[in-house]
Amino acid sequence: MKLGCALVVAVFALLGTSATQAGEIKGKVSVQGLKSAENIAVYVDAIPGKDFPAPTQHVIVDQKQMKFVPHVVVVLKGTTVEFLNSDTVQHNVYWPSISGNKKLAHNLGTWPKGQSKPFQFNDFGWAPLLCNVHPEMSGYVVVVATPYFAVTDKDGNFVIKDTPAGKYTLKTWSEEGKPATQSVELSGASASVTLTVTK
Ligand SMILES: [Cu+2]
Repeated sequence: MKLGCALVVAVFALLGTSATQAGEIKGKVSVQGLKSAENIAVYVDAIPGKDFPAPTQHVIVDQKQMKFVPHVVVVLKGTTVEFLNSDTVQHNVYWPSISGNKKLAHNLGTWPKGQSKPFQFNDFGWAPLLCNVHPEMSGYVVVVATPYFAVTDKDGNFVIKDTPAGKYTLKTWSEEGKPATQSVELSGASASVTLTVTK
């Protein structure tokens, strides 16, 4: 009798894992009129009826060798980004707007090597990161509604990992191009998508 119960529990445990097994959405972004297919954010747009809690894990954006690293970072709304300075010179971090809304401008100040400052992004959109000490520096934080996102590599390839099965709308954000939209259905381990971003 005890063995029978254990078996039933084991079978349910197995079914449970297979039902919630996550897959990946992968693909390639091609560009028309853009310099490069690199650093394009690809993300699953808001899922109706689904809210994701703010992640406890912070994301680091470094200022290293006079650059924001990574150049483009995607975060779920509510994520705290730690802005780190790894250079020997002082850097500043500010953004003049979020998605063009100047009311959401913010200046975090200026700080030396080894220090970081946190900021929790609670507004959707893209924040253009700038440093008022070095006008040539630029980066972007893209704030989205789901934890399912990726950034393209040099060739425009991307992989969105740990995504549950479902029908989704994929969207892109890029520095130079218009947003692109593509529907995708993930039913097995993997779904492949191609997207085109135009200027
Ligand atoms: Cu700087």
